[in-house]
Amino acid sequence: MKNFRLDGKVAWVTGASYGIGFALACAFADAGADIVFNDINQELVDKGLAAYAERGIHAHGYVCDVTDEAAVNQLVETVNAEVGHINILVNNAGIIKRIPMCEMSAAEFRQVIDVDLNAPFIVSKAVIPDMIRQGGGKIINICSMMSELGRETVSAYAAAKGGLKMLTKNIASEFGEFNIQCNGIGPGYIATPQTAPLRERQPDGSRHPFDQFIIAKTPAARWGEAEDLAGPAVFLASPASDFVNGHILYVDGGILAYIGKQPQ
Ligand code: NAP
Ligand code: GCO
Repeated sequence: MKNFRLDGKVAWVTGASYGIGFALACAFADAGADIVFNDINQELVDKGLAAYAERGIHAHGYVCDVTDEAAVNQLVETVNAEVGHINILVNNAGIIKRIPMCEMSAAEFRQVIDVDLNAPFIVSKAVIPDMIRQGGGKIINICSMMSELGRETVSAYAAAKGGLKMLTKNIASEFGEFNIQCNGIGPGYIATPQTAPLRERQPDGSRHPFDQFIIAKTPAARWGEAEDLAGPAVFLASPASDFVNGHILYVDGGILAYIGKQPQ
């Protein structure tokens, strides 16, 4: 059987000082990979380095804005020299702006598209030529429920994550012959700082209405934890998925399968 080990591989997870990226990088390290991560400023990178060290992981952390093409290309050169060739890339860094569409400025819309869609293009493009020279590689794009569904206030995010789903399929199509597998993970609603505002307790101590809505909409009847994404990510990074390409693996506790609770 092709296995799930990542020994000898270098894995770069973007925006991985905390949250989903951190959990995925820890899982890759547990499976044997060397970890590279970046974040937007030194403070976050230092926080990340300390968190990895606490888990017994010697990670390589760098400051890099994933929307800055020159900085991304420079980082790839630095990683090649200091750590090794990048075998696994996870496009994880992302932002969301929850603003009703007609109140959102074009600049705000563009900013979300820039981080959540243009950056995965920039970062993938920076590593693919070397992956081809190395005989293959794995790219995992962190998509969303919003790659499939819409909702009020997240027009830019949904447009970006829908686009990221198609970028995933296109990378798979264009580079599959070079033994590059590009797949997506579509997390359901995961408890991280990004979704903290949707889970805040109400002044009377009751659950946030959106929190209650998600519990009712999820057959698993709970929010996901970042660790719920770890096994699927290791699968997509490992030889076990060598013939899986252009697939979006939804890890959502069943949300996309479910029409919602029937009226009582
Ligand atoms: P998070 O807690 O906000 O973490 C995202 C990380 O990306 C942060 O460290 C963030 O830095 C960094 N980042 C933002 N812009 C960047 C840039 N231009 N360059 C480099 N790093 C940048 O988010 P998360 O919940 O762990 O989400 C990770 C990914 O999963 C995102 O793509 C998100 O859209 C996606 N996702 C999340 C959920 C969920 O329910 N949480 C569900 C589906 C998909 P700052 O702290 O400075 O912002
Ligand atoms: C929102 C949420 C979502 C999740 C996630 C779902 O406001 O609806 O933030 O978009 O973060 O991407 O998969």
